[in-house]
Formats: sequence, C-alpha cells, structure tokens
Amino acid sequence: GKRAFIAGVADDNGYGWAIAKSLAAAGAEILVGTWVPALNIFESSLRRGKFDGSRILPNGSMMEITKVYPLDAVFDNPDEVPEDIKTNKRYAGSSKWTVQEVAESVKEDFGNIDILVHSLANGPEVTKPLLETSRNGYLAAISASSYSYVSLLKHFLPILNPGGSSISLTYIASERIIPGYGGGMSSAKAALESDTRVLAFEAGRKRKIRVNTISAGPLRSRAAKAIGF
Ligand code: ZID
Repeated sequence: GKRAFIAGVADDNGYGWAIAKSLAAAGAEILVGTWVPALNIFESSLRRGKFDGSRILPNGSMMEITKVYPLDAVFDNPDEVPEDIKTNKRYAGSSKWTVQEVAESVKEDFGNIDILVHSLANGPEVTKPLLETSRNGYLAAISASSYSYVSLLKHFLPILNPGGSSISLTYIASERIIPGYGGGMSSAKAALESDTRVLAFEAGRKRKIRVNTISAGPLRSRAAKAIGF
C-alpha cells in the first residue's frame, strides 16, 4: 500500500480531511501534519471520538490516522523560529514542528512516503482589498500559502518514492478577480500555480515525482468561514 502525508488537517471540515479519507478508502496509510496551535484540540477531539462519524469509509470501516505530526509550515528549521514563538505556550508544548524536522521525523518513523498533500493556507489580511494590504500581510500570505509548499516538497523530496505524487489546492482568484479574496491571497495562489509548473519540472527530473495543484470549488471549511465564503 501507499503512504501519504497530508499537511493541513486540523478538523473534519476541510479539504485535507476529505483527501485523507479518499486516500484511506483507496488503501493508503495516513499521516497528517497539524498546525501547532490547533494540535491539542484536534488530537483530543480525535481521542474523544468527536470525528468518529466522519471517519467512516465507504466500506464501513473507520479511517485510521497512523500519526499526527505538529507542523508550522512557515518555519523551515529551528534556527528560523523567533523567540516569541519558541516561548509561546501553544508552541512550547510541542517539539520538532518545523518543516525540516517533520520530514526528518517521518523519515525516522516510516522511511518514506508515496504521496504528499499540501492543504493549507493562511492570509492574515484576507478580508482587506489588495489596495489596503500591508507588506507584512502580503508576505505572510505568500509565506504560509505558497512558500510553505516549496519548503514541504523540498524537504520531503528525498523520502518521496520515485513514481510518487504531490498535490496542493489552489483557487481561481489567481487568474480572475474575486472580490473578498484579498490580503495577497490571490497573489499567493498565482505564485502557487506558477511554482507547481516549475516544481513539476524539477521534481520530475530529480526524482520522478508528479506535482499538481487542484483548483478547488467552495467548501465551508474553517478557513472559508473566516473569509465569509
Ligand atoms: P482548512 O481550514 O480546513 O485548512 C487549512 C489548514 O491550514 C488548517 O488546518 C490550518 O490549521 C492550516 N494552517 C494554517 N497555517 C498553517 C501553518 N503555518 N502551518 C501548518 N498549517 C497551517 O481550510 P480548507 O480546507 O478550505 O483549505 C485547504 C486548502 O484548500 C487551502 O489551500 C485553501 O486555500 C484551498 N481552497 C479552499 C477553498 C474552500 O472553499 N474551502 C477554496 C479554494 C481553495 C475557496 O476558497 N468559491 C469560493 C471560495 C473557494 C472556492 C470557491
């Protein structure tokens, strides 16, 4: 069977969860990366059975998540983590959650994977029109929603089995004007789509890994509710 790592699962409402279920139904082993500040509530909800209804697969069995890794995809390695995050009590309770460390942990635990899924995005100023977006807000959107994918693929590439596959989720606001998708999120998705082509070229030649992005339709996830879609 195949093994998949899905970055960006913190409840049962988003694309990450739905993708995990489809992969599980197809027989894959499921590992997930959960944003550090959301980790405790996700793990305790899983333990307490809050997601049991949505864990049921078409054949009646339950999706098993073999391991949940804490992850913050805006940090590549421990040297890059600023002091205020290190000492923040929501982060101090977990360890090894930078992209490089998560890839190392998955390698230690399982050796390799076949499928890498990026189902995460964040734009702190998403509700602001681009004309009112600050430099910090714009760069934060790009960091969390675009570079996070470059970094994930870079660090997981050595443990992605040749013939394997990687996907992310994008949105058509990259190429058409969608009022309300602000804060540099339209820019972030445009970068993600361009990067997908370049990364497909590079990862294909380097390790025979396919790289694609899927332009998603509307889903009332936590992230979508936050922008009022
Ligand atoms: P979600 O909240 O379930 O997933 C986002 C996850 O990212 C959450 O679990 C966060 O905890 C996590 N996260 C945020 N920052 C970080 C970080 N630094 N490190 C690690 N994890 C982090 O929402 P989702 O399922 O909507 O989002 C998954 C992907 O789908 C994202 O790339 C979205 O941009 C993309 N997507 C979603 C939708 C949608 O409707 N839900 C659309 C297009 C793309 C869309 O916005 N009409 C209107 C809107 C849309 C489509 C059509």
